[in-house]
Amino acid sequence: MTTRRGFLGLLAGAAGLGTAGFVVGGQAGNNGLLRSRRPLPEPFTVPLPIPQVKRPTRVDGGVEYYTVVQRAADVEILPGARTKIWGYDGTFPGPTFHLRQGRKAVVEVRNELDVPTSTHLHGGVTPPESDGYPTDLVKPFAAKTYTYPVSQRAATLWYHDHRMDYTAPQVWRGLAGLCLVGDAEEDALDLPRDKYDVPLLLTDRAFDEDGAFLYPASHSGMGVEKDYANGVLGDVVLVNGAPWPVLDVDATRYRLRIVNGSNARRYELALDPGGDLVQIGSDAGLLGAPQVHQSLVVAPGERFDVLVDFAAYPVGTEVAVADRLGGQVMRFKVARPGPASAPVPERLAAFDKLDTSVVTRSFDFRTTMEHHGARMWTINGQMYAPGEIIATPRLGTVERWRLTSDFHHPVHLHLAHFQVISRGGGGPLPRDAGWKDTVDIRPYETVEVLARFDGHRGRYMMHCHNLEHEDMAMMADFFVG
Ligand SMILES: [Cu+2]
Repeated sequence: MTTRRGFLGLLAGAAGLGTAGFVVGGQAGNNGLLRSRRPLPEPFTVPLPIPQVKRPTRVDGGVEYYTVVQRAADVEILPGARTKIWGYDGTFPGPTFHLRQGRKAVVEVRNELDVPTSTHLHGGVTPPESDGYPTDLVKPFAAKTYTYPVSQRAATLWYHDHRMDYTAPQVWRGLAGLCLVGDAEEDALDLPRDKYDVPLLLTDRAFDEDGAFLYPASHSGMGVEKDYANGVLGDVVLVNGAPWPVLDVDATRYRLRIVNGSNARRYELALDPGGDLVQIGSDAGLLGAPQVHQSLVVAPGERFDVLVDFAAYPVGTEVAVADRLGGQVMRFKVARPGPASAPVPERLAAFDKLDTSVVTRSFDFRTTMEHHGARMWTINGQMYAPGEIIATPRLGTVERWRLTSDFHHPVHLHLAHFQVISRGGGGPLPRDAGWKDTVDIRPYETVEVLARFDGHRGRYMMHCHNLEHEDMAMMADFFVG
């Protein structure tokens, strides 16, 4: 069974947004790179913003109640220009939630946009009715209450729009934010806190002459332009919504929570003039022990929690975060002396290594031939059909999922966290360590994971986290029974 929903959605979604500031974009042969039509700022001149922390409206019986409003706003992203965004509380990124293991959070999302939305807490172990299923829509000027039990471990999560067929253009417009879960195990560690604990939400965008976001949709009825079927790349990297920003830091150890919220861009992050990225956490929480990297490939949807010791550089040093796959990301300026860096803990969190599974299932992520003039993306040869169940894991069991691909596909599972056990027939890469919810599958590669289906019964999904692929039908439902 096939559906044209993905294709039609990307077309209709982006065309609909045209009236709100999107225009037709794209040139042939650009490999998915969308170029801005206005001068871009000098890199490392705009200060890194830190998103507002979201406060509960009330706390009652140990339950935190929040209200967040999705609305349009005009903000300054490029100096001297105004950009219309769609944001949670009218900001991009949205406010950062600080949730606590064992403390339930009830979040009312009010939609004041003129399009439907669905909010997914990425990495959340969430009941199905609050998971942000793509057709579980909040209509314009309606609201939905999402309930998060927060039984999971400390982790860097993020939330973003997940509307069927429209996720890519709606996230591009700004519907994404961070959610940090804390727990006692993390508190017991001497990790950098407060101003030394810095979230970095990476996105890439492109801008029109007047400062509006560009997105390469066609008004002609041909969907996303073919050059962008692999995904849309912008020519400006925004960190926490600011172009190639700079942060003045003290000469001490920082915790950097790196989140790749880009639609399709992968990064290979490295410090210039060199330095260690000491990884302490992955998508779904702290590692058992720290791991040192000289560079880190970060695919869309993935998170890396790293320590960087700026005391290793003389005061005055400018430390760039470079993207070895092609560009710059941001810069730190070691501005002043700081408190002595605490040693990196040798042990971080209890880590339960999985080694057995009850069943093996295979999922192939692949493009399909042209479908009504557009290229689509499939899982096991099928374009997404909501409600069609591709797997039925039992609650509390571990399954071996074998993922194959024809391209770069960051594969994300809702609900279930997993461990990577093999890649390309060999062992996992250092960057595959820990509990994950998103794994970077490279072209013609096989990756095996052990996934634990825990927490809730019901319908969930997996999908490619390249958001254009997701909107072009690379999703599938599974049912935890
Ligand atoms: Cu993909």
